[in-house]
Amino acid sequence: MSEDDFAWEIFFKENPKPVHFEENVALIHEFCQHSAIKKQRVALITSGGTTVPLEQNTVRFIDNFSAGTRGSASAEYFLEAGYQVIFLHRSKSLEPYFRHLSGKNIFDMIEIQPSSVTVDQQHQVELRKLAEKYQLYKCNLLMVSFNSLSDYLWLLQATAQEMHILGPLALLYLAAAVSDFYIPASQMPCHKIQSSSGPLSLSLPLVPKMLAPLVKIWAPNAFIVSFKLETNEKLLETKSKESLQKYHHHVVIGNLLHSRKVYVLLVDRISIHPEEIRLSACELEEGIEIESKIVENLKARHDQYYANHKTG
Ligand code: PAZ
Repeated sequence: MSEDDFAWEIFFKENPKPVHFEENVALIHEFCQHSAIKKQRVALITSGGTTVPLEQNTVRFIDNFSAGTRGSASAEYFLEAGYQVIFLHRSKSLEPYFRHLSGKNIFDMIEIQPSSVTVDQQHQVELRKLAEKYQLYKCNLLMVSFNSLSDYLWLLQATAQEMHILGPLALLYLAAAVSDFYIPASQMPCHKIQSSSGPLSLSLPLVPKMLAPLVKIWAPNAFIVSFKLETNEKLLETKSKESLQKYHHHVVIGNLLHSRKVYVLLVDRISIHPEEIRLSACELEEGIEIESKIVENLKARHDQYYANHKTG
């Protein structure tokens, strides 16, 4: 065993739990227990970017590009496919159903009457459709939010451990854009870094790889899907394969920053060649989202996995 094998344990010893951690874990616990009794499938979807604070009283932080598009869209498709969904997302990033209203001004959609407020004619159909779907699925959806990398990892660990009871009914879909670098709490200044001290140089240690304990210890019977983001097309397949070989989970979905909404490749343990999902120009025009195809594909794989693993 190398030092790296214990790095994740040191991370949790050195970085404090997020606020409201116990309350969130209690909700997750209840959600998983309830689903396990009913033998319902549960998908944990992680979504959005993690922040890396530079100060304990955080004024400044490092962030990344992710808006949570992939995660929030996928959550809707998993709900429609019959899953209970735990949506572990970056606070204020896109959320299932509400994402369709992003960039729209609610005040431009309403009419004020003398004694009531109604939706204007132009938005009736769109809002009714969204509201109906939301009403239909909201009981099957548990929303839990995070901001920083450390909050995310604490909640990921706790959720995966709570999902243990579900065995092969659990599916983990790790779409969040998680920082590879961070500043340990012990090395973070307490107060705002002063510019009067001169230019700022930063050395950020690597975040321990949490997929290893996730697969081996926290949720050993779950069906686990991770994402691999690259910007260099030549690296995509190799990096995705390397990740699968290293962590021994079930599927790695490779995507490129600029084509992620139209193209992904899926690497698994069985096929020699990765499976590709690519949206045609026609499908794009029709408003088809690549997440609908990703979820359909994963549902079929999870069906197979469940059939092979269920204990009775
Ligand atoms: O949130 P979004 O839809 O803009 O982006 C999704 C994504 C590219 C963050 C996701 O598909 C992904 O690749 N997540 C894993 C990133 C990584 O840590 O490699």
